Amino acid sequence: MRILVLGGDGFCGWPTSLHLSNKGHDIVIVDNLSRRNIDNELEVQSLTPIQPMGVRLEAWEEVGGRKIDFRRLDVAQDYDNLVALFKDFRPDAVVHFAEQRAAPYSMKSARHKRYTVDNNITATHNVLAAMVEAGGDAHLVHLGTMGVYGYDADGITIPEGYLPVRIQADDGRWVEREILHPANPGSVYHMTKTLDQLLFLFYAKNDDLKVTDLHQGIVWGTQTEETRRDERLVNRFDYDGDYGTVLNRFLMQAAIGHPLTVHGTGGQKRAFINIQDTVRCVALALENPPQRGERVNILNQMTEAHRVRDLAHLVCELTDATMEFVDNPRKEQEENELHADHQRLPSLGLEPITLRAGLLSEVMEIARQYADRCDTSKIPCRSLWRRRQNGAAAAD
Ligand code: NAD
Ligand code: USQ
Repeated sequence: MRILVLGGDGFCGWPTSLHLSNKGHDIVIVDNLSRRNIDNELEVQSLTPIQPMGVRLEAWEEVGGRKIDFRRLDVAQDYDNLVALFKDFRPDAVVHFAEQRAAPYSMKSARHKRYTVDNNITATHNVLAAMVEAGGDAHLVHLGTMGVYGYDADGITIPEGYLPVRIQADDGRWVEREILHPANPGSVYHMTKTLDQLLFLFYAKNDDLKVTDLHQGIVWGTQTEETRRDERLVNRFDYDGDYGTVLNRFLMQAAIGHPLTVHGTGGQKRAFINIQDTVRCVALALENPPQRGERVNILNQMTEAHRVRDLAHLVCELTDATMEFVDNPRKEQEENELHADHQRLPSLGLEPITLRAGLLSEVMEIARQYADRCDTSKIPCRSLWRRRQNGAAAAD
């Protein structure tokens, strides 16, 4: 297949591009390198020394024996060039990772909120509009989030996208429907993913676009089969208070002897998936497109659910780490249950990788290897969800 990978320089996009290239697909990566610029803004770098795109691609050609093309392009702003690329490359599929993905970053200030909404919503809409304008029959695979469902469904199993409902009609009859599960975002970032869902619904209905939305849980791990093959291919490892996600942060904190930063009681239960499974799931989604005219194909891309404090205990058991319960900077439920259906990807062939001591140790080993690159002042989460004491929200 000819596949465009939008956001292919990022944490999920880079290993996915390599995996798909290794499977024999022709890949063009599109990225505006905004994530690298945000590192500059936050004055922090990936724990692992990620190489410039040119070096990455040269290394892959050498090690993987395959060429990947790269276009530096802003999907949210360079619409004309995006359409031209669609017309020129005529992709069979588009994988869309190109969004601002950190909840804490999206809540830092009005500027960060506005950037996240402008970037994510316009990027997604531009992709859809360009697919219609360019014609062709491409399948769009988007990376969404489990966070669209919210975390208040105690005792109810979250379905894969659609909720069956019965509504009483005016004449008293009961009408059965399947509707998108009600959206309940917990941050401006998560809100953009709930808005993306409506854009997909409309374009699938109006223009018969083939769309798959993968509602992904928190990704942990860093390396995949392909990125391990050469140090120049190493994947990004975010550990800072804005972009670092919880399990990778705990593993890295344990590796450098920093207390594990548990927010509040640590009773938040979340969905998880290993990065190796992320790349396999995207490949499975590409191999199993919906038909034209079908509704959006929604799959919950997660392999297990864990409570934050249980993960902290697990990491402490494996190491001599300690944990610290810190004030929760977010506005979220202190304790929640999470039961979510996630059978569709295993039914397509996914054999889930679940938390295993060996894999956790491998992540810690990488963190130890690059510990001297860590700036511990960047570990605390300083982005606050609630207004400050004086009532004013940060402007920048
Ligand atoms: P990332 O920030 O590492 O990668 C995103 C990439 O997209 C970056 O390279 C960035 O430069 C690029 N990008 C952003 N806006 C762009 C634009 N307008 N034009 C061109 N390129 C642009 O994020 P990630 O962790 O790889 O996440 C990828 C996708 O997966 C996101 O949409 C995210 O919401 C979703 N997701 C991630 C996780 C996770 O735990 N990392 C979990 C669930 C879902
Ligand atoms: N948390 C801690 N300590 C930390 C960091 C986080 O206790 O040091 C807690 C948070 O308060 C939260 C939970 O861990 O309750 C998860 O936080 P996270 O930063 O690991 O994940 P989140 O903000 O939800 O976002 C990440 C990705 C996002 C993706 C989402 C999937 O950054 O792109 O969409 O996971 S999901 O959570 O399923 O919505």
